[in-house]
Amino acid sequence: MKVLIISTNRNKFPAPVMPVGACMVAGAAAAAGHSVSFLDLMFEKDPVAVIRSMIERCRPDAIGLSIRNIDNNDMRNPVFFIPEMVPLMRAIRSTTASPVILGGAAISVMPAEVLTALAADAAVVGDGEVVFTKLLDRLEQRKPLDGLEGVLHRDHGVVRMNPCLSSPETDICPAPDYRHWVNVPAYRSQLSATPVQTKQGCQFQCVYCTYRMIEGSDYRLTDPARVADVVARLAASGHADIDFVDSVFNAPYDHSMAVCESLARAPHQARLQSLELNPLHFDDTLLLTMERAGFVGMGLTVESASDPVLRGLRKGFTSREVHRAAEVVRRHQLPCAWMFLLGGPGETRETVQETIRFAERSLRKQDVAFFTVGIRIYPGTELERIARKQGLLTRAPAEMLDPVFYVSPEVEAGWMINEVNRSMGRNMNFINADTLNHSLLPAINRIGYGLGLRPPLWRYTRFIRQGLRMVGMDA
Ligand code: B12
Repeated sequence: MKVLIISTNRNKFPAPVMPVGACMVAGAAAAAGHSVSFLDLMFEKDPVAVIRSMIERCRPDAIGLSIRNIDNNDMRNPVFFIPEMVPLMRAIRSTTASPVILGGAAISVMPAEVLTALAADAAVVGDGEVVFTKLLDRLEQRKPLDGLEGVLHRDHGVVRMNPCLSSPETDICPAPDYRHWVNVPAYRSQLSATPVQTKQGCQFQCVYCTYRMIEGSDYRLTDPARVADVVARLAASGHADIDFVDSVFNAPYDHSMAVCESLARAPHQARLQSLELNPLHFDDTLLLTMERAGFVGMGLTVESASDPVLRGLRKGFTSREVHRAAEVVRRHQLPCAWMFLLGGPGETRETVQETIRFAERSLRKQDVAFFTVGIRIYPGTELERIARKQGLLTRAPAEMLDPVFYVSPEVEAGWMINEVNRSMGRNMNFINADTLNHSLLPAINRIGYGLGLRPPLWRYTRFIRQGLRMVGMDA
């Protein structure tokens, strides 16, 4: 079949991200013998026009539409991306009668809602590289999609979901052939690092999280030696910056250690990073091995330094692990970005102050604290149940595509935002969601790259904020 994959993500905040999943799906379809064309809308000026001309040129028998983000998870300045898909769908429908199949993280999080909003023909939940080719086979043989695991389809106007793959027969390919599908230099010039997965799945139970909906809760681990080979191959072909995009990089601990050891032995020249570390499986041995492996930055998702909140969020660790993680970080050189999420179940003014006090006292000045206030509620999460029980959420799941946020009834959002802003005034290494959505960020990425900076940009936060303030800008 002639297949066109369209990656629809155009979001450049905090940096453009390479469409790893869409490229994997395209690679799998090509390997299965289909003739695959790829359209990446990230840097396109007129997406509607380019979609029309691409369809006219390659006359696809099926179109795969990859949708990454539903929204930006920002309560203060929410950006809702699904409405941007409507004109794209209209352009497709007015140019071809071929079926449109949706896929991507946004679909795994709210499949029926997005399928309905865009009136697509079918959607794939979870591992697209396995399911999409099976779906293409069915389309080619003009067979119905009934019973095809992980597929949502319309049956006489009714959306039907076939249960997801229970044990996907995936041989995880941690990195597709990016250069074949996307404009890699354009991404690099905006400080984008190349995504690589060392595993799929997440066993944590955080109340707000969607990761288990996307990747499942069973780990599927890639052979550490294979990860190192892939990194070495990517680095040799110009991908100098690699970002490990696992749900949690350092869990299971033994696997992440083995990955780091393989990387330390491998003759690669890549600069490595991952923003997805957990304080539970975090010690000096891991950090030493990460440094030897070539890491230049890491992120610790602690969310809070206060026990009632960590319990309310079901993080699976306590403030003891958070404080211990800070001690470990201080004994090493590796730059660290700390992620905090304020306003979850159990949050009060005291717990907010405890967390901010921790950040002010325990973080090194060269590290970064990123504060988000308010938590996006997704249907099917424990947070949805808590919000309904507390009477904070009345919208039906079908109406939750439009962003809806949780804020603990024991503390006001405005007060938390002010507290964070005050702390940011005292600490140039602290940032909030406004910083990540700063209108100058794409330009800063480009200029930074031109000046020789390399990802992750957050390592330069203090200097960028100070520079912007010196020229009278709000930062
Ligand atoms: C790592 C990560 C980041 C990193 C990305 C680094 C990088 N270099 O890529 C950073 C920290 C920068 C980031 C930023 C953001 N992220 Co993020 N991120 C992730 C994370 C943990 C992994 C993403 C990933 O690469 N997965 C691996 C690849 C292989 O999976 P995939 O792309 O989803 O593809 C698979 C399927 O989706 C499917 N598929 C994909 N395309 C297609 C197409 C077709 C046709 C088919 C059939 C199937 C299919 O098959 C693929 C292979 O199995 C996910 C959560 C998760 N566990 O998925 C959140 C996630 C994707 N992020 C999310 C969001 C919201 C964001 C941000 C908007 C802000 C924020 N607060 O995090 C920004 C947006 C950035 C941008 N410019 O678009 C959401 C998106 C959905 C939503 N809720 O709106 C997720 C799901 C987390 C969440 N909160 O729910 N993110």
